[in-house]
Amino acid sequence: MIDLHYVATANGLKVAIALREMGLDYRVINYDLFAGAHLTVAFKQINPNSKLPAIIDHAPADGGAPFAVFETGAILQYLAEKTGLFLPADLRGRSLVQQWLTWQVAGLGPMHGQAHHFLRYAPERFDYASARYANEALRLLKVMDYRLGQADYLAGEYSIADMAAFPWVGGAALIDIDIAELPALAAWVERVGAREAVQVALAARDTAVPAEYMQKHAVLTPEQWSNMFGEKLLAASDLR
Ligand SMILES: N[C@@H](CCC(=O)N[C@@H](CS)C(=O)NCC(=O)O)C(=O)O
Repeated sequence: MIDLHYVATANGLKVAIALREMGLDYRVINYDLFAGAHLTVAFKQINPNSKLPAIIDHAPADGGAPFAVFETGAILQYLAEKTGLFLPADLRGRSLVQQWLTWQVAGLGPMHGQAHHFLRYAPERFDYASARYANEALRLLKVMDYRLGQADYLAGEYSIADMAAFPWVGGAALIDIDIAELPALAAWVERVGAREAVQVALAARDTAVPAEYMQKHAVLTPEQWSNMFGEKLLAASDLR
């Protein structure tokens, strides 16, 4: 049994998809980020970075005590190694998955995250930052479109790299990017989106996600702002 400490955002969805794809038994512990539910000493024991998602594996492969894993790239690799699925054993296949997974967690996710921040959450308009991150968000999707013109999936075969990238691509419309203009990427979205595990994870997200997360332009209360981006989030780094 695995505990999934979860919020139904792009990062959360990556792991929900992987757990379903791998047929693992898991239980979801939902957090309301806007209410600051993740900013506790208890959650910091699971993820010292106070971010979601994180998992606790109650039956790790070494037979030892329950094991917590944070950072989606590390979680996806941990689950793939646990099950022997979606991460090939051969040198080249494995490296390709790791390259695209690293590209997602170090590039696509953070850049799209900043684009969402400045275009959707910033209380005032910052033209330079908005343009910088919107341009980078689009450029990275063009990188995917180029790659997916060569192969059906990022690493050749469907893998944890596709699971990592899919939820972020799904949010592109919210930052005014039309995927239809990138045909190989659009075909990949159809292919990945048709998978049963992905559909089940998306359906669960659509019924669980608070409406605030899906607003194009979020209007947060001062309390929500503090929990997400302000003093309460900063104060969490001093929690002991
Ligand atoms: N690099 C982290 C990013 C995790 C992350 O930023 N999670 C967001 C939700 S998508 C979060 O917890 N935000 C809450 C906050 O910043 O207070 C990962 O890949 O796991």
